[in-house]
Amino acid sequence: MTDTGILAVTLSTAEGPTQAELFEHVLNDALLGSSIYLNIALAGLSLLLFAYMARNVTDPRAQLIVVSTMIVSAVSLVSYTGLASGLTISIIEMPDGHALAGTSTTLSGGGTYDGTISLWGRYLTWAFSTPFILLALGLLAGSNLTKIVTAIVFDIAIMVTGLGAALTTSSHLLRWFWYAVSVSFFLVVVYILLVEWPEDAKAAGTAEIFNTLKILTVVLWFGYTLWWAMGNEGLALIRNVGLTSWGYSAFDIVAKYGFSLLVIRYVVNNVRTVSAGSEYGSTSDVAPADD
Ligand code: RET
Repeated sequence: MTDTGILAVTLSTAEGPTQAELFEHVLNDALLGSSIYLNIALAGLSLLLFAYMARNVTDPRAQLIVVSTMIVSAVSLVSYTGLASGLTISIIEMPDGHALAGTSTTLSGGGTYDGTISLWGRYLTWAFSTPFILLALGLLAGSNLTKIVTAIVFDIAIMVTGLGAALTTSSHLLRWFWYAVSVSFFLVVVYILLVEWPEDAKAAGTAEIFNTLKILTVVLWFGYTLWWAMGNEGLALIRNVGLTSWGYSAFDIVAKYGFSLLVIRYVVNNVRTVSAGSEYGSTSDVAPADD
């Protein structure tokens, strides 16, 4: 019995911080806290603004594009709330070979723990938000369902393997292997964005707006990819967790709310263009029998 008692004590002291400690740490760290709380506010405000802007859109296809962009903000609200509450944050111990192997983190409450802070909830929730960025882009470009599904499936795979890269603690090499897999999936999405959809957009008459959004998306998405490599979870060229987090938050502000604003403004003024295509999702020009 005594042996088990000692074991239990040893295990409990080896455990990480409580959710409450992480919540307070985020709240008390000005840089980290502002990178999270500001985005909760922006996500909420953008939802109200977008609903107002699109209040007169009645065409279902135009509405689908608007709703897709609004889902991005809604997921963002959830994502940042998860981070703010400490629910989707952990302190993880980096494997040998990683620049932060062997470091410890002191939280604002005074507790010191082995490891570095990972805001892994970001990668998880990107798997739910970014597909809707691609859905909006694919619909705007007048793409067929095959390309939309391909882009979305590979996009979800980017984020899930990115989560694998962030949370792997067994081997430094494996962290970067996950990263390489994630980047290769990313290249599939980039191919669709840069090669397939611009052609479709030309045919649909949306080339101008699509090209603006395409450049914005590709540049920013490469930004996330490089930021991971430079931040505390990658090469740790940027060791500060708050600064690493602010990078993603700044990208998010443009890639989500800025992007959505451009999309909705265009859709509201060009409902006919985004809803007039005859081939959307169709692979046959034969009219269905009306029996
Ligand atoms: C990770 C790390 C692994 C390699 C790659 C990544 C790419 C992430 C991207 C994120 C985009 C997020 C957006 C969020 C807005 O809601 C996961 C950082 C390739 C492209 C647009």
